[in-house]
Amino acid sequence: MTNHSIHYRACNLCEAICGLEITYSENTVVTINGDKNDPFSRGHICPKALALKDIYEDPNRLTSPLKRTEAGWTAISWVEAFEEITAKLKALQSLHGNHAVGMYAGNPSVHNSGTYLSGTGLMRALKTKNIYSATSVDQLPHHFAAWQMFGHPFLLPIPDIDRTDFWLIMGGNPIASNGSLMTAPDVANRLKAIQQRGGKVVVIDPRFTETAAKADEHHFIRPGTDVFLLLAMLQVIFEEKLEKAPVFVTGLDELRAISSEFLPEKVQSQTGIAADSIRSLARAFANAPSAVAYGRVGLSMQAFGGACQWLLNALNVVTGNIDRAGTAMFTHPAVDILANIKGAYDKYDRHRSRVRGLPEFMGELPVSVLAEEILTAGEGQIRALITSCGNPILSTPNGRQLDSALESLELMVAIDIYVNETTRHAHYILPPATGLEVAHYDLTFNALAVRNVARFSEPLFPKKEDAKYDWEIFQELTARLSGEDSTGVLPVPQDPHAKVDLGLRHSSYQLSLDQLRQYPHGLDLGPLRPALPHRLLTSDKKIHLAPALLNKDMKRVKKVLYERLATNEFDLLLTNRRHLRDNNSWLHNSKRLVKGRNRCTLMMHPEDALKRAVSQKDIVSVRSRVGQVEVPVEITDKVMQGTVCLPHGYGHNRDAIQLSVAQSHAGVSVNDLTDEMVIDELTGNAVFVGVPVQVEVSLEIGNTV
Ligand SMILES: Nc1nc2c(c(=O)[nH]1)N[C@H]1C(S)=C(S)[C@@H](COP(=O)(O)OP(=O)(O)OC[C@H]3O[C@@H](n4cnc5c(=O)[nH]c(N)nc54)[C@H](O)[C@@H]3O)O[C@H]1N2
Ligand SMILES: Nc1nc2c(c(=O)[nH]1)N[C@H]1C(S)=C(S)[C@@H](COP(=O)(O)OP(=O)(O)OC[C@H]3O[C@@H](n4cnc5c(=O)[nH]c(N)nc54)[C@H](O)[C@@H]3O)O[C@H]1N2
Ligand code: SF4
Ligand SMILES: [Mo]
Repeated sequence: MTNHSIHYRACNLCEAICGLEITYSENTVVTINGDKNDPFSRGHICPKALALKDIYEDPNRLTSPLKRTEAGWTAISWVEAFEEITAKLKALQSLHGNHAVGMYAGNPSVHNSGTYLSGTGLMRALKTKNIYSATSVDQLPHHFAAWQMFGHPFLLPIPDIDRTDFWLIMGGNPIASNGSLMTAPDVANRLKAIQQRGGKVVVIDPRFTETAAKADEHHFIRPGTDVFLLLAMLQVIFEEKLEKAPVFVTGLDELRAISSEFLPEKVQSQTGIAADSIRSLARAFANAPSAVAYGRVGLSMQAFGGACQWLLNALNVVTGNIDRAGTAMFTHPAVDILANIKGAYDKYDRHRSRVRGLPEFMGELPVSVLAEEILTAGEGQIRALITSCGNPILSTPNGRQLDSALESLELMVAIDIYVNETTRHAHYILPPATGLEVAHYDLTFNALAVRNVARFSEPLFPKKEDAKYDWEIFQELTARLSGEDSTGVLPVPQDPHAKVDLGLRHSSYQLSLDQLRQYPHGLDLGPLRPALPHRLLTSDKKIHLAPALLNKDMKRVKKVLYERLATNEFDLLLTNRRHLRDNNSWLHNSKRLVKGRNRCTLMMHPEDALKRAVSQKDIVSVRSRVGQVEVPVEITDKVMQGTVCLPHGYGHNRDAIQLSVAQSHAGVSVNDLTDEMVIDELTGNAVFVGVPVQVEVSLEIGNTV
């Protein structure tokens, strides 16, 4: 019998950070199971955990630096790559100024402590204002509201779902996504436990989601109109004197005045939720012994994303559902990143984007302007771009426009493990060691977890010979760009996990990496604890319920109350979804995850299909202001009438080497339809929900789904 060994680590693919028990033999993964002894995830995993094996074994994963030449992709040495790249970057910057180089950091940057701790060094070394990330196609409104209300963009309240009596979910589908800005592994059982202790779960979503199916109540809402629902709920709560705000707040009267005109009757036709239902919901929420409203991407990817996150926080605070068990709480992570970045990131409008004049926030510009900053000639035009951990062609609005922009660059460098829709435009690809080959401490998601937890994962396998860790790549680029190579001797890259050790030692728990090594199943540091008002970072140590910047946005909100969201030409509103076996735009190279029916379908309500003579499985053409895609239709009453829904992260039909995905499963990119000109004007976040589209039958062929 072969000798098998067992390795314990956290899965870093999504925010749930499930504990894994990996059986392996030499350098082969034999099985991956949930770690039953992980006090937090309790043995739960999802099908994606096995993708860690697939990534490790994937022959398409890049293992050495590539250069794009006329003969195609050519492997080159690390030294050649670093020398050529930094020479070209420096030349471009000295000729055209620092802003001529841009950088985009994608989602896995926060799932990888090496990248997280070294990536910002490179951004600083570039001295450019053209810094972009997936934040502005995701959670920027959360940061904006947190900054305005609690004093720091990273001071995000977490729903204490393990103790709540009432969980209101708006624009999130944790049963499919496994939760976000709420690290809660095994969320299905956590949700069930609410019901078992007599509590209630209510979902507000334009789709009857997998989460809605498990909830006690679901309300369809017209995409992009949650701001009105939240205002109306506040109106009811104030009018019926159901408020119980804590003492450490300001702006209560202002908020009462702001919401006073939004009677449920006034918002029912725009939201699609009956006034009676809004009143009952507001009462039930306010009267529950503990309750928490939680809003995720469906709420932040709206034209009023910032206002929504503000009013959602306000709903929690006004009803006294803040900082006590079962409500919105703040974490006490074992490495308190907030302690180290107090003076950073809470910055706004220090500079603006060159073409459209959008303000910077937290040191970055909205990625919706990236393509125009590359395509518009003039001083300050982006001529070179570094991307890391990202696939903005599929994940940012108007991907086709970005396609042409990236192709026009004088230099593009991608730090990524695949040739994908974005990195195929690069002149150089630098692939880091990843997944099972790296050490990892979850700086981000331990800080966003529904319990205080900590864990350090050692590498399971050594990185391949001549491979580099992400932090080695970042630090070497940084050193060379900062001129540290002028002496001919480059500093040796330093393992950034020493910083994690320092952070652990300095926190109130006084831990260390060595101590964490003794807890291979993870260390439970207890339930969330009250933290207010001392943890607030506002200068008066109060929660600001009606901050000026947010309040200013009310003008825009009022204007839209009676506006038609769809137009005559584009008469349906497009939303997005996630499937359990997808992970944004990647992992589509794992056969076990892509197998089965084609998941990239346009969901459409039967009445809308009838009106357009669309039949089940027809290929339909979906058109928006910016583009058009052809996709099979899935007629279902699980989407609200007047809305259609596509998954996000597909569109592997762009001639990248990438994926072994069968062509029939390549799907189309929802972001070939989304509009880079439509953003949340307050925060700069992209708008992905409520995109006006037109749908018509393209070709009537059966059996395509
Ligand atoms: N329409 C629409 N658009 C959306 C969304 C939506 O719901 N609807 N969702 C948005 C959201 S929430 C997000 S977060 C973004 C995600 O958008 P992005 O962050 O731009 O893209 P991902 O698809 O996450 O791509 C991750 C990339 O990182 C690479 N990678 C994986 N591991 C590593 C590693 O260890 N090191 C390096 N260097 N690279 C690695 C993968 O190969 C892949 O290319 O998309 C956004 N776009
Ligand atoms: N399986 C899987 N898990 C993932 C990911 C993945 O791609 N696949 N991506 C990860 C990432 S990067 C993130 S950020 C998280 C996101 O985690 P979630 O926020 O849970 O993501 P979604 O599943 O997209 O859920 C968004 C919900 O908002 C709804 N919605 C759309 N428009 C509106 C609206 O106007 N109002 C309301 N109230 N709802 C609306 C959609 O119908 C959808 O059900 O998931 C993470 N986990
Ligand atoms: S839920 Fe997320 S963290 Fe857990 S196994 Fe699946 S992908 Fe990994
Ligand atoms: Mo995300």
